[in-house]
Amino acid sequence: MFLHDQRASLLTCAAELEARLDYPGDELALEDDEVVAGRLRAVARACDEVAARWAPGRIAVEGARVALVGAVNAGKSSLFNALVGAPRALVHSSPGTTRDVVSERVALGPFEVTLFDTAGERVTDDPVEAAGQALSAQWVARADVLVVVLRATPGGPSEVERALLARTAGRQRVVVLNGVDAPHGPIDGAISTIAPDGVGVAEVARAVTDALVAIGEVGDDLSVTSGRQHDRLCATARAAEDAAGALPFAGPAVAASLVVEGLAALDELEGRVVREQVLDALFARFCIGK
Ligand SMILES: Nc1nc2c(ncn2[C@@H]2O[C@H](COP(=O)(O)OP(=O)(O)O)[C@@H](O)[C@H]2O)c(=O)[nH]1
Ligand SMILES: [Mg+2]
Repeated sequence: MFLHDQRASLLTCAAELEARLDYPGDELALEDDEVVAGRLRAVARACDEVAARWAPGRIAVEGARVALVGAVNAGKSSLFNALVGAPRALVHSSPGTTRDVVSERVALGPFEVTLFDTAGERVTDDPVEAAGQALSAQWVARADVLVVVLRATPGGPSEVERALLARTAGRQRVVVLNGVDAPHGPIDGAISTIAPDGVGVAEVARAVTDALVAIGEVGDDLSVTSGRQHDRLCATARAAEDAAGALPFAGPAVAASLVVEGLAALDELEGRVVREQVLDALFARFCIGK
């Protein structure tokens, strides 16, 4: 529906502008310029918004971002190293070892992934650790998929871990219960791992891959899958914005040509012919003979 709705809006605007140009003397029930400009700006906003959360295309072009999150000592760095296949991040039994964000490129299934190891979650007085946590939060916010690492204990998830699970519930995530060599209770839907021994690591990699595939399948008409499509969406937004800006100053002719540009960009996503649609919309909207 998204592309259809934006196209319908742009076509309405195009018809309005064409009518001003083609039938200046006629007493047509034209909308105010501000209404047309408002509609154009709404299209620009909508396209920008979709472009901004256009993960599949960006993933295809730049690779995906996957962040490991969890409490201190959950085993994030151990799992990071296991996924990378090398002892890249420092692993230590003293909590708060990981402060800086450590990243590494890995291939997971068909995806190029940048994996981020982050500072663990806990309340800390240490300003350096707190700065590390703030930095981690930025990368976590930008991640396509989170790997939430819980530490297996008999008592189940800690308060920090429960808060983390609640906070990340709306994200694409993979929940891991690490350290299942120790006594522990079950956690629904979690993948059991013993990160230092590589146990369950392939399953985690597979689940991350599945989550990335799922991102690509979100919404039928939002499955923008290439950099070119993303580019066309941005071009539509710019053209609509420029048309809205041009209308009061440069007039309907300039605005109309920009709207047609926007439609062309939008329709390149689907391979339609624009000019015919504008004329159809014009004749449908106003009672004028062909
Ligand atoms: N027994 C056991 N120890 C683990 C496991 N995963 C990590 N550890 C140990 O737990 C400590 C913290 O691990 P680390 O990966 O640094 O945790 P992080 O703070 O979440 O990055 C280290 O001493 C690890 O060797 C596991 O699956 N089983
Ligand atoms: Mg660590």
